[in-house]
Amino acid sequence: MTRYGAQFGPNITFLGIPAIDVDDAKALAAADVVIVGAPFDGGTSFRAGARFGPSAIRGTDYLPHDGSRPSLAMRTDGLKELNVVDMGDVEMFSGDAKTACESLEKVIEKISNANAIPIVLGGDHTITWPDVTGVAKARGWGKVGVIHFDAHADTGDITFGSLIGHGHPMRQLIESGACRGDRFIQIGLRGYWPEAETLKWMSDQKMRSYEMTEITARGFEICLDEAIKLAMTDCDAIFLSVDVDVVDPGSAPGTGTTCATRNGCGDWFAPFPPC
Ligand SMILES: [Mn+2]
Repeated sequence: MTRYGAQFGPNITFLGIPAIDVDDAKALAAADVVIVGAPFDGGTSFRAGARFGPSAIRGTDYLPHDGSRPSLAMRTDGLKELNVVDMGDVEMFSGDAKTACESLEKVIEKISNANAIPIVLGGDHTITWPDVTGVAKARGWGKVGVIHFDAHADTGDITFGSLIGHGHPMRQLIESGACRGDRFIQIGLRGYWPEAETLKWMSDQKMRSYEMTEITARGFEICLDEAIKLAMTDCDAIFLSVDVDVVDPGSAPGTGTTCATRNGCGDWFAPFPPC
């Protein structure tokens, strides 16, 4: 597997955990969790730059990169108690979405087949299509529940004449059968999209979307408990997908397509937020 190495900054691992070559079957078999960089932003419809995400996430912590992060609340150190390793970045040229997604899917399938958990650092949300497809190929087609945190549904059909893009992955996964629509749970949708036609498609798939208006009215913990229970019913695996734009734009103003509302009540689009 080709690594970008220092293409997007220093060639470091996540918090100093050990590096792994995913083509090393013995090392992969010993892994519990594999960090995967997916430096792809060819699917963005507005501002690009998410290709720098994996390197930024790996390098942002100011504490020593010693492969250890104890939790006071949990009295555990996940990086020590599990064998967590970093394979570096998958080669994903943002000008060739099809090849890039195929490369990522193969890596995720390989890691899943080794019974390790892939944690993928994006990259724009296009990557959820190859990510979940790879897991479903390994763990069971149609047997993967998805919990998707996002301001947006990402169930669009075509953008700029392309079926591949950051607004489409959830539709692609349901249409292919990799996931069941009725086990596809969305949390945090707000703002101005999607339009009625796409909302009808989502309803036809029996998707369950907890919009911010519902979360505000009923409480987050109640909604989250329901979501986890539903996503796990009749499924053999769970895939968690988090788009950073699900948080208040004040906490992530540099994301590519924000959706600035307070609890889903207002609605304004910020084309040039400060970053
Ligand atoms: Mn989003």
